[in-house]
Amino acid sequence: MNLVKKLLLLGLCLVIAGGAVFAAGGKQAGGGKIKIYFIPKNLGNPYFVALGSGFEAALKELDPNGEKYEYIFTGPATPEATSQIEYIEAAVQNGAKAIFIAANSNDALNATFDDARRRGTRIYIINQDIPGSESHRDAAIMPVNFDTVGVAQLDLMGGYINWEGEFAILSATTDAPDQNYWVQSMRDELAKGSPKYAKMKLVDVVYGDDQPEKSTTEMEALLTKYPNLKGVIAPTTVGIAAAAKVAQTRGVADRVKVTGLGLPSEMKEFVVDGSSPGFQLWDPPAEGYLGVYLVDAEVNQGFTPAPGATFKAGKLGEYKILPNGQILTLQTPKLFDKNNLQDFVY
Ligand code: RAM
Repeated sequence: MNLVKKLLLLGLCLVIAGGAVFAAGGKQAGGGKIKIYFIPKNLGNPYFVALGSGFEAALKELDPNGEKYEYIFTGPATPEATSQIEYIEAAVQNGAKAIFIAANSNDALNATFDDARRRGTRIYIINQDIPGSESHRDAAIMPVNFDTVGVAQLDLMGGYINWEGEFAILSATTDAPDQNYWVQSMRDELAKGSPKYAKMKLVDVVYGDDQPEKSTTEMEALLTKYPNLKGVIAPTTVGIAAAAKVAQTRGVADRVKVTGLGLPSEMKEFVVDGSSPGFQLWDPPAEGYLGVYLVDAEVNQGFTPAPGATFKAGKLGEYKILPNGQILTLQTPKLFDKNNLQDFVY
């Protein structure tokens, strides 16, 4: 084979390996822009608005005039296990190059994901993974290493209640992959029998469904049911804001410490007035930012999201896809409290 033929063949292989077919300049063959979808757990959750702002920031850098990419933020009103299916199907129908999705279930979307990938759409789980169903997605963008979250949350609670007393967990939905991973990690950690947690007792796990009203009702019920309750860990931004509000209006913040994972912009008021002593989070916009650069690497450099592969994500630097298909935005959660109010920017 002469050199020209070899080069032609190589070019063809790259195009096929990339899934959908692209014309020069990154536009999809047949005209139109490259479509990037972000499907959050549900609309109306400010956490996912923060995450979405990262997609927009990266697109501003890579495609300032909006000529090449189209970003679509769409999703269900409520975070039930199957409520995202119709949005995935519509995106694929509309020629999505990549769908970033904070899946509401570990496995209920597998068949839909398989179908999308067969039709050339990349499926990237974002903000979490789908444990046990990893073969149904292309990669997962994680906010942090999830194995550090359970212990980090327990230690935070321990510090606030002097490592002693009853506490409860206010979670989101019963199917949420991220929530369930962290709740289980906390249970496992407590079950190990470490002396550190010997006097701390997890009395209940309740579910506010990432809805402010239900989260408020669940928090109220915890206070009534457990008069000796010392603290509540809400590893959900919706749950912790609702719980802190209850602590504020009931005036119980001195004896019941509300912590968990919060959105700094929502929690500022509660940290300033002492309704919550502090909480943890990571950098949600960084996840979206990284996602856009991942797609751009694929479009411009024939990047394939396989374990071991690396790509450059603009000002955030280089990232590697880990052996389990995950990309870690950061390693561990960060503490937000009255000492770093200047960091409460998203
Ligand atoms: C909630 C969601 C999300 C979680 C954050 C911390 O808004 O449940 O999945 O990661 O909080």
